[in-house]
Amino acid sequence: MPCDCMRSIRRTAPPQRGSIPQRRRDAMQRIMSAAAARLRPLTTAPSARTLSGSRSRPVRPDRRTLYLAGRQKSSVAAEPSLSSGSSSDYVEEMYRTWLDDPSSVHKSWDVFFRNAKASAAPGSAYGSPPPLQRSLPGRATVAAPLSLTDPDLEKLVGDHLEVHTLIRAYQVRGHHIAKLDPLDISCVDLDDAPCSIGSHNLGSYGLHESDLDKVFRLPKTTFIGGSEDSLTLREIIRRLEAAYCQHIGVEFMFINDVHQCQWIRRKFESPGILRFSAEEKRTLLARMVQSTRFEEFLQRKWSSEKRFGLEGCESLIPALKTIIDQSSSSGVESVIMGMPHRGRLNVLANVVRKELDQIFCQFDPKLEAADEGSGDVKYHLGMFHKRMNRLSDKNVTLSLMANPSHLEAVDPVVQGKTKAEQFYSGDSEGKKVMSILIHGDAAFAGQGVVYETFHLSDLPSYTTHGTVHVVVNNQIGFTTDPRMARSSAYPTDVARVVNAPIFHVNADDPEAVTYVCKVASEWRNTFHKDVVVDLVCFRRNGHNEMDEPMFTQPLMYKRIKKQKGVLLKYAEKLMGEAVVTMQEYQEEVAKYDKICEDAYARSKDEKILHIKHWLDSPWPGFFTADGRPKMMSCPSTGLSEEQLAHIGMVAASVPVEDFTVHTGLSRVLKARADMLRKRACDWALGEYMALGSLLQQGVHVRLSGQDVERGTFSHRHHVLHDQNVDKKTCVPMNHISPDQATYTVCNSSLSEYGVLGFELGFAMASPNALVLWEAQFGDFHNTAQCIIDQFISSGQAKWFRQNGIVLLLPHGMEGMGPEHSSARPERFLQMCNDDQDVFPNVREDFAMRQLYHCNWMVVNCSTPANYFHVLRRQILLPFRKPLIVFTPKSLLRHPDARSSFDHMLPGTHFRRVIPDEGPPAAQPPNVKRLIFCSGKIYYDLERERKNRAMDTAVALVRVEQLSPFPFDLVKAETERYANADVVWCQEEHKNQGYYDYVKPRLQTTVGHTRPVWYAGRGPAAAPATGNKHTHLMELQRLLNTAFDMDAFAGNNY
Ligand SMILES: Cc1ncc(C[n+]2csc(CCOP(=O)(O)OP(=O)(O)O)c2C)c(N)n1
Repeated sequence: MPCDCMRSIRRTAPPQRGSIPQRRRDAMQRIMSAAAARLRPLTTAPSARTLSGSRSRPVRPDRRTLYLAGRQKSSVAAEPSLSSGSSSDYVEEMYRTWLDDPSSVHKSWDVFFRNAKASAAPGSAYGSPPPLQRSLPGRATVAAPLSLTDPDLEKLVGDHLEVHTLIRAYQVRGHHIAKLDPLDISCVDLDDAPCSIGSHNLGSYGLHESDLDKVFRLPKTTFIGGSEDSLTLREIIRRLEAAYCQHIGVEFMFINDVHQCQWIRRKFESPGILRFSAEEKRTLLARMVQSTRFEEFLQRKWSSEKRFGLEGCESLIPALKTIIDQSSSSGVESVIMGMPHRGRLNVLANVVRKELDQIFCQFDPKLEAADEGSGDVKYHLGMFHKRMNRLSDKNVTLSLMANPSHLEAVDPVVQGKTKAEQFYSGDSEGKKVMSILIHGDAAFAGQGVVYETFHLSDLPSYTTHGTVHVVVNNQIGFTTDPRMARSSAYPTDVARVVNAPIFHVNADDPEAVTYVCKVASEWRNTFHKDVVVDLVCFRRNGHNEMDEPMFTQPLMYKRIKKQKGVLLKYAEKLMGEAVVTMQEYQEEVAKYDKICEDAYARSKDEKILHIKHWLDSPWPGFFTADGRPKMMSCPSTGLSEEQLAHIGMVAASVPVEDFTVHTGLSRVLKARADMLRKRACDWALGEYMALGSLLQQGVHVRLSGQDVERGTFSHRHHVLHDQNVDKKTCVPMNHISPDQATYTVCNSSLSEYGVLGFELGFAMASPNALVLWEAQFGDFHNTAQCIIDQFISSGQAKWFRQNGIVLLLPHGMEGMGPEHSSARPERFLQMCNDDQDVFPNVREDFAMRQLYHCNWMVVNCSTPANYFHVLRRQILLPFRKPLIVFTPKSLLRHPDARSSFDHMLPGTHFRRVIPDEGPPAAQPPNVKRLIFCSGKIYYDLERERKNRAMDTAVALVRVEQLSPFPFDLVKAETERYANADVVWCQEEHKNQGYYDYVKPRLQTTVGHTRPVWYAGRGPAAAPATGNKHTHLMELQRLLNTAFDMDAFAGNNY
C-alpha cells in the first residue's frame, strides 16, 4: 500500500518578502523593551561578536527565555514568532552585544537599539541592518535616533529571523519527513497539509534560492554549527536535514524546559554524532548476528511452533543492550524489564542471558512439569539473572517480569517492583535501579493502562525516576494496520502527556538505533524522566509464525518479501567500509550457530520442566533451599497490653511540636484516647495496631489507593495536616519507635488498574513488607480486573512466585445505590481454588495447609480485632498469599463494632469462624435455626434477634474467612446445633455475595443430609437499589425470612 500522501506538514502563511510587517516591528519593539528591562548593566556584558561572526561569546547556562514555567500544553505545531522565546533570544543577544560595545554589532542593529533606547514609538524604532556583504563594522557616532529606509537592511534582519524560524521548524517538525519507515510505505498522515520545511520550501520563510549561499549567524538554540557560529543557508539546511530528517526523527520541542531541549538539540545536532569506531561497529554486528540467528535457529528446529519472532525488528536486541550498557556505566545495578510476546524469547536469550538449553527445552512437548500449578507458555515466563556487563565491567541484575497475554498489563507491575527495589536499596533518585518497558505499537496506543502508568511516573510515591520505553513499531497489530488502530499520528503520542521526548528511528539502521538508545539512557540517567524510543520496523511473518499476513496486508507483505534482512544489509555496509571481512562475518555467524546447536544438544538431556527456574523475583532466605516454607505454623498474632497501649497512644496524639490540627480531628483523637482508656478499639484503631506493630517489628508497610491517607470515610487520618502551614504534615505512624520500619501511606492517582498493578509489583520485590491497596469503594476494583484475574488470583500457579498483597475493598449494602455497595464478593469467591465437593482431611495443621494450597484468601471481618489479626497474620505466615478483605463502611463507627484488648492479647489469633457465644451456645439442643452469615449483616441479625427475643432459638455464626472455606469449624457448628435448620443469610442479592460459593460447601460439610436454606435478597442485575426506601424494605424482608421459623416449611430442597 505505497502512499505518497505520507508525512505532510502544515503550511504556514508565507511572510511577505522584502518587507517586515508592522506587526513584527511592534513585536520586536516589545521584545527589546522586555530584554532591556531584564538585562544586566552595560559594564557586566560579556564579550560580543558581530553578525558576521567576528567574536564568540560563551553560552550562559542561566539564560532566560520567554518560555512559560511549569506544566504547559505542548505546542508542537506552533510556528515560532517574534514573540517566541527563541526569537527574543536572538534580539536579546544582539542587545547584550551592543550594550557591551555598540561598534561590535552591525550598524543597523546599532541604529535600531539607539532608536529603541530613545523610546521611539512602537514600529518606528525598527531599522534593518544592511546586507552582510556590505557591512563594515564601525562605531556609530550619531547619538540621535536614525530613520532607516533601506529595504536591504530590513531584508537582512528579516532573513536572519526567518533562518532562525527555519531552524526551529526543523527542530519541531523534522521528524515528519525523516526516513523512518524501512518499508517506505507509511500511510499515516501526520497532518493534512503539505510539507513546509526543506530547501524547496524556502519561500514559506520569506527566503529565496539566491539566499542559499549567504552566510547566516546561528542562534544559540542550535548546535549544527559545531565550532562554527555562522554558516551558509545551504549548509544550515543540509545539517538540519542530516540531524532531523534521516533515519532518526526527534520529537521534543513540546518539552517546556529549555535546558532539556538544549540537551537534546546538542545530542542530535552536533556534527559527527553518528560516528562509530570500528570496534563499536563490530560489537553491533555481533549483536545483530545473535538476534537474527537466534530466530533462524528456532525456525529451523521448530518450524510449526509459535514463538512470536523478532524478524523485521532484529535491532531490538542491540537497542536493549545499549540501554543496559549505558545505564550500567552510569551506575545502574538493576534493570527491571517488562515486554509482550514479540521477541521475548530472543530477549531472554540474548539480553537477559537465560541459558539457551532452558529455552529450547520449553519447545519439547514431551517434558513434564515438575512444579505445582498451571505453568505458562514460554513467551510469558519471567527471568532474573545477575551478570557482568562487559562495557562497564560491573555486575548488573536483569529481570524480565513474567506477564500474561494481556498487553501492557505488566507495565505498572514493573514500575511497582522497580520502586520497591529502589526503596529497599535506599536509591531515592533512581540511580541504581531502573525499568525498561517494551511495547508493541498497537498496544501502546490502544491500552489505557499505558496512560495510567505514565501518570504515575512523576508522583512522589510512585515515581521510578524515569523509564526507558522501547516501542517495537512494526506498523501492524495482529491484522490491523495503524490507520484503523489509532487516531494519533504516532503510536507514541501517549508519552507526550508527561513531556517525554520521543526518538523515532528506522530500525533497519542499527547504528542510528544504537545512537538513539545511548541518548535515551543518558536522558533517563541525567534527568530521571521517561523517554521513548520508537523502533520503526516491520513484521516479516504473520502475527505468529503460523499466521498468513497476505490475507489482510497483501501490498505491505509483497513489499516485505522484497525487503533484505537488516543483518545482511549491515554486514555488507561494514564490509564496504572494510570494518569486517566476509570471512570474519561468516565466522561470527558460525560461532553463534554453534552455541545454539550445543545448547540444543544439552536441552535433550533435560527430563523435566521447572517453572521455578523462571522466577523473576527471588526471595533469598525466605524459603528453604527447595522452595518450601520454613515451618507450617503461624505464631499468635496478638500483642502485649503495653504494645497496644503505646501504639494506641500514638494513634490518639500529634507526636510533633508546633502542629495545629483541625478541631474536628482533635475530637477524633480525643475519642480514640477515650476508647483506649476503656481498652477497646474501633476499626481505625484495630488497623493502627496491626500496621504499627508490624512497623515496630521492622516490616515495611505501604498503604496506597485513592484518598487512603485520610480514608474515604474520614476514619483513618494517617496523615495530619497543619491548619496554618501549607504542606506541613505529620504521619504519626512513623513516630512509634526509633528503630521502626518506614510507613508509606500515599494517596494515589485516580486509577485502579495502574495503581493496583503497581502495588502488586511492589509486593513482589520482598516478602517482608505488607503492601495494601484500598479501593475507594470496592465497586471500583473491576477497572483493575485484569490485574486481579491475570496476576493476583492466578499468578502463583502460572509463575511460581507468591505474593502477599492485600486488597481492602469497602463493601456493604447501605442504601447508597448500585455503585457504592458491592465489592462483588461473588467474583473473588468464584476464582478460589478450593474444592466445593470434597470435605477435606482435617488434620492438626489443616488451617495452615489449606492456606498454603489456596490461590488467595478472602475474608470479611466483623470485628476490629479480627481485622487486626488477619493483617498481622499476613506477615507472620511462613508463606505469602494475596488477601482480599471486604471492609466495612457503617461499621467503622458502629458502637457495637468494637473489640476489647482482650481479643488482641498474646495467644489470640485470627478467628476464621466466630461462633455464637451467647445463650444458644449454652443450650444448643434448643436452637431451632442456625444462621451462618458474614460481615455487616451480622449486626442487623443480632439486633433483629434481640427485638424478637429469639436469643435462645437462633444461633448466629459468622464466617469470617470465606475462602479457603473453614470446613472444620463450620462442621463443628453444624454438629453443635444438630436440631437446627441451616440457613445462609446475606444482605447481597442471591446471584451475588457469598451464597453460590458457600452453599455447596455447606452441603458438603453436612454431607447433604440437611437442607441449606437461603435468607437474602432475590436475584438482581444491579448490586443494589438506588432507592433508600426500597433498600430498607428489602432488608426487613430478608430479616423476616431469617427469623420466620416457618419460612422454609414445605419448601422443596
Ligand atoms: C489486552 C489484549 N487485547 C488483545 C490481545 C490480543 N492480541 C495479541 S497480540 C495483538 C496485536 C498486538 O499488536 P502490537 O501491540 O502492535 O504488537 P505486535 O504483535 O505487532 O508486536 C493482539 C490484539 C491481547 N493479547 N491483549
